[in-house]
Parts: sequence; C-alpha cells; structure tokens
Amino acid sequence: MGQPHQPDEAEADTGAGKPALGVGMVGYAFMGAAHSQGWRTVGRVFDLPSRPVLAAVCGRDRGAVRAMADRHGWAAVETDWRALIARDDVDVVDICTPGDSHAEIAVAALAAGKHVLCEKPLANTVEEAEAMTRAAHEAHARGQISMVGFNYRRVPATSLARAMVAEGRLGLLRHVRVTYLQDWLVDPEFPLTWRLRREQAGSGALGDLGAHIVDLAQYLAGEPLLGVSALTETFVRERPLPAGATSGLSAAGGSARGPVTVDDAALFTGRFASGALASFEATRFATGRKNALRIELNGERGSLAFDLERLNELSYHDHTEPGTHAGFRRILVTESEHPYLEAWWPPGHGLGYEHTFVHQARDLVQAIAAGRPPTPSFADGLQVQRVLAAVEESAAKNSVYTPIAV
Ligand code: SOE
Repeated sequence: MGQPHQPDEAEADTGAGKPALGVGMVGYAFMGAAHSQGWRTVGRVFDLPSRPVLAAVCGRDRGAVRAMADRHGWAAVETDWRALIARDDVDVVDICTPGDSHAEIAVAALAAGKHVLCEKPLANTVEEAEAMTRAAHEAHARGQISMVGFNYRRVPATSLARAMVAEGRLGLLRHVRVTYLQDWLVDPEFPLTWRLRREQAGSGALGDLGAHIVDLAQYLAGEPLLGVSALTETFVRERPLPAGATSGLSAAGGSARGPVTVDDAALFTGRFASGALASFEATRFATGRKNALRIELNGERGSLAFDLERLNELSYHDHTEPGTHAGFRRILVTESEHPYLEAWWPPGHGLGYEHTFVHQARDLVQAIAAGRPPTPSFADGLQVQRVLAAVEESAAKNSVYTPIAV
C-alpha cells in the first residue's frame, strides 16, 4: 500500500529504469501552476529514487483544466476529485484547492491508499486539521506519507538559517519578528473572490500569509508558540461580486456587492516556550509591498535576517566577534554545500520563488522512498492551525493573551 505503481510500457521507456511515482493534482490555478513547475522540474535536477509523472490534474471546468494540462504537461484530466484519487496511475494526491476542500480530499485520498501533499494552511478550522492529522497518522502505519506545503521552509537561505539556529550560532533566542506584506487588496473595487469569503478561505491574510510566518517562525526557532495577543481588521467590508458570482452571494443593498467575511490584516505578538518574544504582521494592505516576507531572529550570540525579496541571501551578525569589526554580513546562499544547491547552478547564479516547489517535491519524493514522515507534517500544520485559532480568539477579546491549545 502506498508504494509507487509499476510504470507501464510507455513510462518505462522514458524513465531511466526508475519506478514512476504518479502525481494527481486537484486544483489548477496559481498554486497548481507552481506545483506543476516543481513536479515537472524535480526529476531533471535531482537524482531521485523514483520518477514523478504528471498523471492527472482535476478541476470542475473541463475546458479550463484541459488547457492547463496541455500547458503544464499533465497527461490526463478529471473533473471530479473522487475520480482522480481512484486512478491506479496516481500514487500521490497534491491538493491545491481553496481551504474548504482540503480536509475532505485529504482524508479520502489517505483512505484510498495515496500519499498526500496539501497546500497551506492545512485546513480552515482546527477540527478539520485534527481529522486530517488523525487520518495521516493512521495512513503512515500503512506506509503512506503526508506533508503540508509550507514552501518557504525550502528556500536554501531559510534552511541554512534553521541549521545555524540548531547548531547554537544565535545562542538563546530573545526575539523573533516576522512580517508578510502584500498590497493586492488596497483597491476597494477588487472583486469578492474566494479568498475574501470565510466559508471558502477560512480566514483572510491570517490564514493565507499568517500561516506561512507562524510556521516559518516556529520552524526557525525550533520551538512552538505558547500563546498570542492579537488584533485583526477588515478595512474594506464589502466588495463588487465577481463576474458569474454564485447564488450564495447576496448582493448587499441592491448593488452587486457582497460582504467581506475575513480579515484584511492581522497583527499579533507571541511567546515561545523558551520565553523568547515574537511579533507577527500579515496584511494585504501594505501599499507597495508585493510579496514581502521578512524574518529576523535575535539571540544572545547573534542574529539572522531573511528577506524573500532577496531570496538568495541571508544576513548574519555574529555577536561573538569583537565589536570593532562585527556587524551584519551578507551570506550569498549559492554554494554547492548550501541546502539544495548541489543540484543547481555554480555559485552566484541564484534561485527563485518557483524553486521552493521543486525542493518541496524533492523532499516528498525522498520521504516516500524512505517511508519516513517529512516535515512539515500534518501535525505541524495542525499546530499552525491552533495558533491561527488563538489569534482569532484573542482578537475577538480585544487582544487578551490567549494560550495555544495543545
Ligand atoms: C497569496 O496571494 C499567496 O498566493 C499565498 O497564498 C501563497 O501561499 C504565497 O506563497 C504567495 O501569496
């Protein structure tokens, strides 16, 4: 159960003798395109124990998903995810849909004997994330692997930062501060798409961007948050209905507008188990910031700072150096000894956002072959979901400090 299927004649001809690992992807928009890039490229760059095959992609609009399949190299198309997870040529189900379908698809795919990669956030509620984590735990006993797609862990620079923190280069952590700033909602006439509706997205900037920075902060710090104090805000409370809006959106006040039912921004502070303090900012209204994720960790022995807009660099201050010539220095994370880099270009040639999905695919393929749970696991995704829930609970109580449920 859960092992790569044997390639058919055609696959065997092209696969250098490695067993095929059939991928079936549900969802075909932005994340579907990014994941497609990862699956298509990973076998050409890394030496893998199996060969990912883009077996089938699923979407409700047959014409649109057919066009996407042709563009991105998917061999077949499905319009019902239940048919996709039943396919014999699918070993891994990759979930790239809005959060309201993550739990149903993941639990069914695990029950069908598939490995599962699920985009972040793991789910729209803690209860859904708990059900997914239970299903993943039971499936692991059958040899099935599951992972949640926090891709910013797979930037070489953040992987290097994790290693540096783990080896004690920063010493005892005192502060973690992390922001994730976008501005795509500043225009009040931007339509009421699925990301702005709680029933589909679960939350707004908090789940979309806040999930990334909570996971990254906990991953780099190497410890969980114990509790948070939070503020959230919805700056624009109603928006034009998108073209062809479903009947579920009642036009407010006669005009074709509907209510925004999620946060536009979330600001929160947190306390780590070690006593370190953290600050988080996730917003879609930071005018001029496009995809600006920045994190800084301050410890007794030094600090690290990463900026997604300078993805190949890591800033490091070694506080053990004499003050006369200490200071933040830029590490160019492109050496072959750096995480993931052995497979890419010579030093100084740099990688980009899309390569984090290639690394994500590599780590999942290797975990499947080894039969070991990769990180971030569904349990890691559940921990993030609990932090998000505590943020919303704190914000609803005027920022009262709220412990993270365990
Ligand atoms: C939001 O626009 C978004 O696409 C997130 O959903 C992704 O997770 C992030 O990586 C880029 O921005």
